[in-house]
Amino acid sequence: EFGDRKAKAEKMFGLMDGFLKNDSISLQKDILDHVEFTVARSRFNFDDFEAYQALAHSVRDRLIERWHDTHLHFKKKDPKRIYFLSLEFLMGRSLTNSVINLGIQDQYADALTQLGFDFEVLAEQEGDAALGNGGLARLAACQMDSLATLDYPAWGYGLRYQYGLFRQIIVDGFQHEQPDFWLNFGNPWEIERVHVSYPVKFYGTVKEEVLNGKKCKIWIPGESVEAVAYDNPIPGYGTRNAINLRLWAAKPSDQYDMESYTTGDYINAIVNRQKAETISNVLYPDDRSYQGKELRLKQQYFFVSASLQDIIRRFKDLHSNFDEFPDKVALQINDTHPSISIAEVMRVLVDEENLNWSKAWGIACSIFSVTIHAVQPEGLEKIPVDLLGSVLPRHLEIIYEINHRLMEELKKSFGQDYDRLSRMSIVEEGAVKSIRMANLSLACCHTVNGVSRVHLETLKTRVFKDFYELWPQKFQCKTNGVTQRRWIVVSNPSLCSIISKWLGTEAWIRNIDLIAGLREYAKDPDLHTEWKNMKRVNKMRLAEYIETLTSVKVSLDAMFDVQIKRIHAYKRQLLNILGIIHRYDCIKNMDESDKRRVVPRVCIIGGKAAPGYEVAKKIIKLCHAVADKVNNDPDVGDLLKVVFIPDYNVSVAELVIPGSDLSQHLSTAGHEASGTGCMKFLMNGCLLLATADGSAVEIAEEIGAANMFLFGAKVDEVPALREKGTTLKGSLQFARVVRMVRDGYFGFKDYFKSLCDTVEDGGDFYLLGYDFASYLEAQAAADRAFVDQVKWTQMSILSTAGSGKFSSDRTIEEYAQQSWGIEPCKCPF
Ligand code: OAK
Repeated sequence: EFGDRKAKAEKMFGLMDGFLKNDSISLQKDILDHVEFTVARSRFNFDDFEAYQALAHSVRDRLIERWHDTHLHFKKKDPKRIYFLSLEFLMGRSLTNSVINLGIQDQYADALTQLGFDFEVLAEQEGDAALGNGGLARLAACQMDSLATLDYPAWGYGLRYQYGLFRQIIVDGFQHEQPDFWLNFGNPWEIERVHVSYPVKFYGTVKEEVLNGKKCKIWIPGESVEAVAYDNPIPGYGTRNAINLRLWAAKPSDQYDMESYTTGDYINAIVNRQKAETISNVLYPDDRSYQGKELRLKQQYFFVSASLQDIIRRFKDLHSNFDEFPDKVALQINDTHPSISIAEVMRVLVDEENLNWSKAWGIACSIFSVTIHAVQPEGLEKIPVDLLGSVLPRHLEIIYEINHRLMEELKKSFGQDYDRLSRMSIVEEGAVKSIRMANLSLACCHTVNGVSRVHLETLKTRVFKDFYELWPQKFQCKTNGVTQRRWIVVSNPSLCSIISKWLGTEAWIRNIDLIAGLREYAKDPDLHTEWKNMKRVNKMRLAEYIETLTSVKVSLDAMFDVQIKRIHAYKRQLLNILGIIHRYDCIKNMDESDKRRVVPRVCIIGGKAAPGYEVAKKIIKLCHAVADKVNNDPDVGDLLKVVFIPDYNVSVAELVIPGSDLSQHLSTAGHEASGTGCMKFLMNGCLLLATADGSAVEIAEEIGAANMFLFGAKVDEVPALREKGTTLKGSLQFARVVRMVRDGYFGFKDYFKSLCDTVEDGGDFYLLGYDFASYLEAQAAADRAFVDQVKWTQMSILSTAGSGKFSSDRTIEEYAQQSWGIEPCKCPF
């Protein structure tokens, strides 16, 4: 029989003409076929967008080919797999990344030229897949790239939102949100798997029954929604492996509403069916505050339940004994959002697979690990008990049972220390009785990861102090990293060529440690020339983009100074703007000879504010108000320009980062868990102006503090400074710039009053006043360094050369070895 199958497979392979061909003629033919038959346009008449669609489909074919081979190979080898559960993935565009990772970029560029198109122009047609908010979500995307590249047998699981993160439009300087219906024009990067679907149940009641003399719980759900898989192949670089990111979409289930059809209420039955789809409709645009929303909980459970059914089905294909589960399955939960999966695994093992509690708990504890991406205890997710009990009644019972056993165990260690027990309890008593999802994760996971050394320290000594004292071995540091494929190779091709040329190899694209080899040439004048040219060309591209979007003309000789990230009080964009006001004020008070010594600056800010976040929205408006004043002031000219880049997203970052000279990371020390934006700038040779927070501390160790501009209070100084509260006075300079805003120098006096209050009367929680003087000093140091272009270029080269540690390849290797216990599983060529 096997012989038969083999012969059949060989015949089919022959009929298919072997693997897809990648020479220029085959690619041209392939693209034209897709124009004609997939896009259904005439091959004699199609525009850039249609050409992009055809091109994308041709690339997709090649992705699918490798993705099939990879999964066959995984199935054959049956290694332990890592399943990465995340409610958010911020993938951005896929085209350029895919052809680079597949190793066929030049062939495609060539094929398109022959057809009269330009690859880069077509690449611009693609919209962003923005199924996430910020750091956590983009990190997940970088890690998927590393998992594929390093040949790990990995799966990503998430939600296929119909609406990604809102589009930001700016009207009169105010942010407005518009829906991002990213699927409007189709999505060539996904494969709809109508036959891969699972029912996900909600609501209902729990009954106790005696089966075979054993008491057991039966959940009788009240609603069922179907989860349909959409697969997104993720190609590795320099390998045949392409792994899968499986995103679930909610579809109405046929099972439950048959009754309404038979009762004749046809129209209502259809309307109700459609309601099921709302579960995967929209991404929550608020990345820090949890409001105990029912839909959010349903989203979490929906993707977790479908993913676990899928994982268990795959396990059962080859195994029948759950003792082997931990040898085959590692589950990583990205922050606490998927932590309901712990209760779900217990429910499946105990209620459906009939394992006893201790055995099931032993399995759960050996498969789960979690990474925490927040710092503030109040940022940790809590679900009101009433809500959980209504949506997932059986899970609530299970969580109570886990908590009961946890409390018993704690009593053994801590006796009657009730304060401690109540802090560690999964159930929070209080006005609204809630489930602490972080405590649930801590109770179960074998590893709890922080995302930088400083962050892990905060978790150990503050946020999860009690848990650390009990289980110190669980706590691990996995300093974040980003993928050099996207953040250098895709987004900065000129830098990529320079690095490869000077290192004499492209091997750094897979082995980032080699990038340190650039240090040797940090003073080489020839490298300096190439480096400066590269930067100038990137700045030119950015300047054009700025002019198109904002009509502001900027000088390429100015220092491009950038702060792009979500707008948050703790990230202190306000500090940046107040610094800009100070700079403006200084220029206004200068005579002409002083002005000649000013280093011209283009201050670029970009980022979205959560729709309900008033303070963040005021910061955006202030930025525009200041820009209006400064950019139209003839006394200032090219010495200072202020630009707000609207609708910041991954593809905007790919354009902005390579064109920046300086980047700002201003979080109050102790508030940024890691920060990954700084790593992208670092790789691109942009100098960092930063507080000693999150990963910046480790960056300083790698490149030397002298090669960046550090400022501000240190992590361990912050609590004492806060204690001093209102007695802490900012400098006179600080008072002056805040006064300018208060007095209406930039208009909108009443509107900005509350913003000014937050840094003065409001107690200045984020210490803007305290840090202002040292911020200005760091800015002055950056100006001085920029004047000496040789020194600046050398610092820039040393930044890139020192960025090796901050590759997600390193992070993923650490996870694989220290948390997941998985080995590479490379698909043979
Ligand atoms: C989002 C939602 C809830 C909790 C945390 C986040 C988040 O995005 N956190 C960010 O994660 C990044 C990746 O680890 C870190 O670099 C950022 O510092 C952190 O704020």
